Amino acid sequence: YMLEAELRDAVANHEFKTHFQPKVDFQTGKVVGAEALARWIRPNGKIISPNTFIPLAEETGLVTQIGEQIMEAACRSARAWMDEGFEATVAVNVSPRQFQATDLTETVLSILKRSGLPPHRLELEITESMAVSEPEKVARVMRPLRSLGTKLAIDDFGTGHSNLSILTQLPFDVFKIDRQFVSALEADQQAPAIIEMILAMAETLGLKTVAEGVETERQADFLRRRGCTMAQGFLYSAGLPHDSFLEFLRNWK
Ligand code: G
Ligand code: G
Ligand code: MN
Ligand code: NA
Repeated sequence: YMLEAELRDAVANHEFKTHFQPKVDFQTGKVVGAEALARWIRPNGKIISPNTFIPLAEETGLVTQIGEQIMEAACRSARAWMDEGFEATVAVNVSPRQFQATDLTETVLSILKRSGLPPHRLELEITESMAVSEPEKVARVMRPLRSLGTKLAIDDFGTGHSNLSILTQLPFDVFKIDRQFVSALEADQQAPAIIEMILAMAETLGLKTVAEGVETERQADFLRRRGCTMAQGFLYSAGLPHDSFLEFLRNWK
């Protein structure tokens, strides 16, 4: 496959860039974190979305190396924000294949050390299906990291086939409410009820919540009134390159 060969070259040539999408605290209005989003910038300048290359990277196993490059860039950036006086955590997406490697814990620890980022400023995002299918693996990888303060978030929450008893036993800190529920808030009769259930469950478990894909003030008001912790979405900003994100932090009210 052409694309697979190109993906291999891209790994060798470090063609991935990391963008950052801010997360805003609903109570304080402050930017309290960002999600790191991978971008593949081809030599011809064309930008390829992770939706296109992450599945191929998963299949070929290249996602392990790509994920390391993204995580290192994300941690270095978060360290730079900290040095500028901003208290923001960085969340990095970790794919199922990365959890298959026996040494993910060691990899994360060495990236934290190299980048100088305090462990409590890092959050890992895993999908709901990963959490439910491999709970022991997730728990084993996270145990040493969590004792240092690194957070674990469950991404796209509400879309998978949740086994609630497994979910409550896993060491999660954050539920990320999938964008589909937020964008359906006004159109779909069920979406408000689903979001309310997720928020109630998070409160019972003592977890924080991030609403994804917040695009309008009406959506933000709904979520804020019902106790959602943080918002992420185009209402605030799309993902930004490191320098632009730093500008965004400086200019944020
Ligand atoms: O920004 P958006 O198009 O950036 O991202 C599309 C999807 O790709 C999202 O579901 C996001 O979770 C995933 N994604 C973005 N960056 C990464 C990454 O570095 N690793 C993995 N595994 N997934 C990512
Ligand atoms: O982790 P993951 O699926 O959820 O990452 C975020 C994805 O959602 C990325 O593709 C990002 O570009 C996209 N995204 C982020 N904010 C918004 C938004 O407000 N609206 C829409 N439609 N997409 C968004
Ligand atoms: Mn994510
Ligand atoms: Na998501």
